[in-house]
Amino acid sequence: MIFTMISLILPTYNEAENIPELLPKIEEILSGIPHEIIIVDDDSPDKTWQVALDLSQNKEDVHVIRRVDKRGLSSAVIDGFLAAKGDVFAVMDADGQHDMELLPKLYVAVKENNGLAIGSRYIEGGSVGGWDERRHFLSKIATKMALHICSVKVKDPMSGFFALDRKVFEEVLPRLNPKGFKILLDLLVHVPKETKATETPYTFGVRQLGKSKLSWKVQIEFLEYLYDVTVGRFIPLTFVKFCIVGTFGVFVHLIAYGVISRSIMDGDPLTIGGFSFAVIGATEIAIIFNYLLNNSWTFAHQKLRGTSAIVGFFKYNVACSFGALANWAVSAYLFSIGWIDFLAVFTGAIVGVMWNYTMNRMFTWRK
Ligand SMILES: Nc1nc2c(ncn2[C@@H]2O[C@H](COP(=O)(O)OP(=O)(O)O)[C@@H](O)[C@H]2O)c(=O)[nH]1
Ligand SMILES: [Mg+2]
Repeated sequence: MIFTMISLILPTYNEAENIPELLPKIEEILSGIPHEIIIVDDDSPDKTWQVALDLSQNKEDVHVIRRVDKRGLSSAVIDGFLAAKGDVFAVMDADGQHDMELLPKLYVAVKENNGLAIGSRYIEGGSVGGWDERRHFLSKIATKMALHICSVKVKDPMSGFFALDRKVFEEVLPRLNPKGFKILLDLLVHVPKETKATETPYTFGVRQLGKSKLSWKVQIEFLEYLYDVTVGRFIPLTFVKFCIVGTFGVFVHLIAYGVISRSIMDGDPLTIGGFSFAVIGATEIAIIFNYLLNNSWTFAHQKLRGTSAIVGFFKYNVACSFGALANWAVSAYLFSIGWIDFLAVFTGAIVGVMWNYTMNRMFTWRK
């Protein structure tokens, strides 16, 4: 009989207190199976990587990856899989919440079905344990939404505790989305429909020590993920965000125009020169506002910092200049033929926004 090796990935962020207790227990449970354990730590401030390195001295089957330039559970798991030598891969939280006694069962299930084996909280015999009402409720809604997009349906697509065949991972790798927390969901979305998935019940335990990293940011990333794999295939999320920022920008533009034009009018009627001056000043204010918001939100995954942020700002201005020109030309024309000034300014701004997305996507935040 050929023994297949299992590679267990433990993603960690600030789990220095949990690892020393966890590791010997896992080794004990996996002692009958050829195995390796790969701890993937994102340069935790509590130095989990150091604790893990110390524990792995003289142990050939424990490896530590310390990532200094990346952050995120899903991408940590993917990097762990990429370094793994086994034919069966598994993932487990490093905080004691997953029932590690289940690991051999998951391993056997994957050897039998050549697909996925999931530790499930939502089938008979499983449970979410001591969660509060709020988290339970959010999890149920998220699970329902998630199921719609999976090509293989299971009861607990959001589980963080599962195993899979190396070949399944390798096949979907190019399509995986490393954003956020939900690596299993992402696998279930992208695997071929005929992939087998078995579920084994377990009760979600209490975290041994430390805090959960499931922040609001992670929950928003989940919604963004749902968008990305559905409508986002046709209308990119960055475009939607850019439009939201652009809409705020139009309001900033209108307010800035109001303030500048009213202060230069000083009770007199507005001349076309005064109008143009106010439109141009308001445009630059809106450009600054939009740049800051786009850089920190729309393109957060490519955020420009330091000198690049300053260079980016100049590029943004250049890219926006044609939009600004179109904005000014349209609004000045409409004003000259007698439109109410605010309506002329508004219409010009909309023309500018459409132009700007295209230019900046191609120019400032080019991949
Ligand atoms: N490498 C890495 N691990 C993470 C990150 N966020 C969470 N983890 C780990 O992923 C596992 C699940 O996170 P946890 O905070 O327990 O989430 P919860 O169980 O849903 O409350 C734990 O082992 C965390 O240490 C991250 O950004 N990078
Ligand atoms: Mg946990």
